[in-house]
Amino acid sequence: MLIDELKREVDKRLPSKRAAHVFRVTETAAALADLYSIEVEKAEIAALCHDIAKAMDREQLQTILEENGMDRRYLSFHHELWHAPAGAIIAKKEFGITDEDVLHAIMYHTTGRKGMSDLEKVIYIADLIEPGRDFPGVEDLRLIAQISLEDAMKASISHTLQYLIGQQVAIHPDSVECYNDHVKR
Ligand code: DGI
Ligand code: FE
Ligand code: FE
Repeated sequence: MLIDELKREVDKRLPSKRAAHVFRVTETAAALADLYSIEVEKAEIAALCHDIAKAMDREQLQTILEENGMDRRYLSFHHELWHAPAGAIIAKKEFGITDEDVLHAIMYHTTGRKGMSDLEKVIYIADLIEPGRDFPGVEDLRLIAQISLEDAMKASISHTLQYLIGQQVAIHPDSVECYNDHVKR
């Protein structure tokens, strides 16, 4: 599917505020991809799809995950996490995206994981630092992202884990493994 067709799907499937976030993530991801010599078109496709399932309700998300044999562990965590694997399923089945790296970037954009590719890191970071985000520390993350993809990913996953602990919510094993992977390097 072409970039323009994906943009129309975003407008069709998401409320305007969420679509605007997706378009800002796409711009941010394209700039980071360019900076770190990653294929810009792949970054744009992954970014356009990353939140494509965000407007679906819990029942719809659960059905998609169950029907596609997704890791059942997801369903024991907060439903906020479900849109990421559901988005990867929609990208593959409805948009015909076959590139595994792009599908992984969508699938792991919320938790991260151990052994992320550069494209996966770009999407994770772009989601967190797009210009619409405003939280204490975001300016530092934006600066680090201009210097080192590795350091930006380490700082980003550390930020997310601290936030989640502050909220006293359960942390998905992929998030923990992502953190450990990045602080060990
Ligand atoms: O979809 P977005 O709002 O653009 O951002 P996102 O998909 O990165 O994150 C959605 C939410 O998921 C965000 O509030 C942080 C939360 N989250 C990320 N990792 C975990 C998590 N929530 C829980 N409970 N556990 C996690 O490991
Ligand atoms: Fe998301
Ligand atoms: Fe997002």
